[in-house]
Amino acid sequence: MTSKRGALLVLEGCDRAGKSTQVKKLVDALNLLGISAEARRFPDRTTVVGKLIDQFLSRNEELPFETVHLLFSSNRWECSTEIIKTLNSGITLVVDRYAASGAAYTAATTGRDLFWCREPDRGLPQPDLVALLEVDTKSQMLRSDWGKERFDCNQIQQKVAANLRLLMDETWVAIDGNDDLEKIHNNLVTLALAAIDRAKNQPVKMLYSKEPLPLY
Ligand code: FDM
Ligand code: MG
Repeated sequence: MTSKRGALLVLEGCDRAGKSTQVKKLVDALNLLGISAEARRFPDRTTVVGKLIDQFLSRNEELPFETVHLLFSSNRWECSTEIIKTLNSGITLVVDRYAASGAAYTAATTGRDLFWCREPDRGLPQPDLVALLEVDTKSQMLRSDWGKERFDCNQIQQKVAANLRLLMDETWVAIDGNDDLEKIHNNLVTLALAAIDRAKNQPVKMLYSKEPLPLY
């Protein structure tokens, strides 16, 4: 790695926690500050595996949830080389959902434990920061405007929220998603800048492992 690398910044949270809005605002703000940043999202429905995931989510395909779990992880793996290349070229990535969504949703829908659920993602590029957007469970309970995709329902979302909390480690920060949009945004910019600064001279690490990634 000759130049300073970009950071892998992930926004996690339940559906409609405000992730997509904040990802876009954060990328725009970083670019305005002269920091090269791009947005990504998982599932990436444009890939071969992503198309199958999309069929499952839109209820056009029935598959066991454990099978879909491996597809979601596979979807991250098929993008991982490109992610590492992008980071090593100095571009910061702001990602809407990543491995934690994988573990939290499958644990909620299958009852499999979080260790089992995390395992397929071991060795993926590790996020330098995971910002968990938490929205008030009471106001979520009152919502009746859930979408038609699979997992768009109250009971699953409650379990997902609890699982995401359990997955937190030292790379995570919890953010009150009920706060004002601009306040959340400003908070995210501050956290992102600090993470970018911390990451710039370190190799990309491997998820759920202490070993650094070999250089390509
Ligand atoms: N989801 C997302 C999973 O179940 N596992 C995963 O690994 C990922 C990345 O897919 F219900 C779920 C979360 C959500 C659905 O995600 C589609 P978006 O963010 O709503 O497109
Ligand atoms: Mg959704």
